[in-house]
Amino acid sequence: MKLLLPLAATLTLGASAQSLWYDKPAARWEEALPIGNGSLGAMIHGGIAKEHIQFNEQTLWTGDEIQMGNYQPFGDLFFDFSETGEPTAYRRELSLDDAVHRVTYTSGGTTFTREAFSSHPAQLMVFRFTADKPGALRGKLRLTDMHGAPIRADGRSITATGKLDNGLEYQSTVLVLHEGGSVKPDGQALAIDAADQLTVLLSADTSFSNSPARKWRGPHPAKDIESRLKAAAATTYEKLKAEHLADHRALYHRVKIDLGPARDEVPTSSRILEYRKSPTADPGLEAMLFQYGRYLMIGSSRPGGLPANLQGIWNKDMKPAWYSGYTTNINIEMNYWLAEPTNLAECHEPYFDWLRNLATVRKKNAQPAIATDKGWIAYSTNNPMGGNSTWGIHRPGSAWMTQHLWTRYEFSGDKDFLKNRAYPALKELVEYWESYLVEGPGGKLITPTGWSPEHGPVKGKDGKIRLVEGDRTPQPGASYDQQIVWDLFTNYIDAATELGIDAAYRDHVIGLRDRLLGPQIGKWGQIQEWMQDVDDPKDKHRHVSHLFAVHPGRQINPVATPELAKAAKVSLNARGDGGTGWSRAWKINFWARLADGDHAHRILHGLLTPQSGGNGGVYPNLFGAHPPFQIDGNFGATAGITEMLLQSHVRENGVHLIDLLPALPATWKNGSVTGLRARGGFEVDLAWRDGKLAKAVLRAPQGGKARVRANGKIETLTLAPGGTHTIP
Ligand code: FUC
Repeated sequence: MKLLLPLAATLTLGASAQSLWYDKPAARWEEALPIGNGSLGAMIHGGIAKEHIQFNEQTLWTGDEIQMGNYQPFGDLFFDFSETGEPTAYRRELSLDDAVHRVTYTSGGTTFTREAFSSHPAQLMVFRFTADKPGALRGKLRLTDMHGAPIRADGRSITATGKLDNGLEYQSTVLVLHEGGSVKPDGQALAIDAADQLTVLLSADTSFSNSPARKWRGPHPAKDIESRLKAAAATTYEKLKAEHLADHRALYHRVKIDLGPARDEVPTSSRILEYRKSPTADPGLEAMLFQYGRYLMIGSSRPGGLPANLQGIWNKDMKPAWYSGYTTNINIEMNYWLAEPTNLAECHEPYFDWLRNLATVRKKNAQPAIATDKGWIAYSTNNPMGGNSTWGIHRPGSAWMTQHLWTRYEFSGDKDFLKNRAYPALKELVEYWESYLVEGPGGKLITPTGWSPEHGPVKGKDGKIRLVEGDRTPQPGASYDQQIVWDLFTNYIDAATELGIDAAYRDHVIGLRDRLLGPQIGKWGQIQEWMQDVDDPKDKHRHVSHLFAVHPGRQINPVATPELAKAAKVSLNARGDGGTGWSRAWKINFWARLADGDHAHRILHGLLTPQSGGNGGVYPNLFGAHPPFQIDGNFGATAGITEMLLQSHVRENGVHLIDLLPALPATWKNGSVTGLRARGGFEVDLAWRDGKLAKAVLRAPQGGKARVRANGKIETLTLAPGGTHTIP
């Protein structure tokens, strides 16, 4: 018999340091590398004579409770260096393990090093410039402001202070600490001469307050900025960095992953091109994409802040695509699929707060088109203040988004959260849908005005039905609405059962759920997207709204509903493996839920490959391409890889089925992952050999019960608080 390595040894063997690296500066924004502390972020270009740092702060929004507005870029920092000589040995890299960006190169016999990070504990960005010869740093430091605010250099700092049309006040201040040489104002810039080392601190903030009760406004940020800079200037670079590393690692290092050999020696821009040709040669790149999603989540979504928008927090455009907002018919939900299972529950919180604020504003500013007596409904595209684009009422959006509150409970077992946050949110929407549904054919309950984002069947003059992009003609009984309502009812029923309350209403909702028009199988064996069987097998639309029941819903799965699961595969095969970044990411999740790891991997390969013509894929900095950059492709890919390794959505009589390696592709022969979370309050480590589970460790900090499927066998597990179970 072959001896198996202990899990810890298995892990350290293949897990490589996760870094994106390049041998040239970024020539465009999609080659620059992101840092972020949840709210304050930058894209670093790594230029030699000119370093360009484009920065953002997540609350810099135009718009208000009514107007959509746009997420705004803040400004830039430019360093113009006056060095001579052709640089050699250039390398820039982003370490995901450390959340530190580094540039090194040699020029004129001097080796220069730059480090940068965005510190959550210190609430500012830190840029460190060093050289291996004294007095080698000279040049100019400039700050820009995207809204034309006055810029003032004073002593060792530069400040820009301005106000947007919606009254939002903002400020950015950069402060230079130098060892050796001099720093002096030079017009609006700072002139640096013969410095040995520089630490540059950048703080940027606004008067935004994340509260409708406070009308979204708090004090001018000047005071906070001053005290952050003062505190950071009073400490050392080493200390700032140590605090940053501890903070980042406490989240990031909860999960480690090894999917096989990693071509870390190849620059990332070439690595993705080689991977395109050889999909099995570099599973390490897939592991890096997985961790990149977690890195970007830590960098763009921290408690107390706003949720990650369509671009996380990283945006250079005054009018970004779709306002860089919160789109509710896939995008914002997809952003958060990874949060619970990849052990970043804290990062989920901004989304819950935003959802609560959106509901508050929707109820208060009931626009006639979406006024409701009970609950609330959303538009497709929203800003942080409950304002929206008027395109597209998205009736089931509130229910879909509220699924996340139930999911949080499933993972955490937090009864207070269930009782005080999830349950009331679910119940008011159940009541809304109870009043909104009507009787359709055969006495089934249907939505009278469904929509399958984002297209619909339209009858032409020739009498033929065609599927038209963006069509919003009401479609009674559309599968998307039906499936989301089923999910809402089911989550509500389970929540009431868990809390042991409202038994009579719960039983009534069970009755309603039984009467819902369910998924139907159409004439070519597909899941029908609409109540009428009008699906076109050639329809390649990017949305796959009618498979919500497969993922992120739980109405269809291969074991409980094999016929429907088969029909879902027919639909998916017809839709194809292409699409925008998020569309491909969703398809990874679908195929994982349908237990086809090889198909999921095929789609992952397409997603992680630069696509000519720009449909989906990634940019050189591994940002997901819609195009343009949309972060859902990154977050959704991480969620999809997780679903390939571990699933726990199936729930019977209050007990979750934890499925270990449900969709492992043949190409991930040997590997391991530690620290994933499963519903029911479990933490899971897995190691596999030759495509088979070799070892699993399940921990239940709070105790818990589950059924566990490993290598085809199911066992029931009950753990006391702090208990651990090992397989085999
Ligand atoms: C939805 C999608 C688009 C895009 C936008 C932000 O409307 O249909 O593809 O992702 O959101």
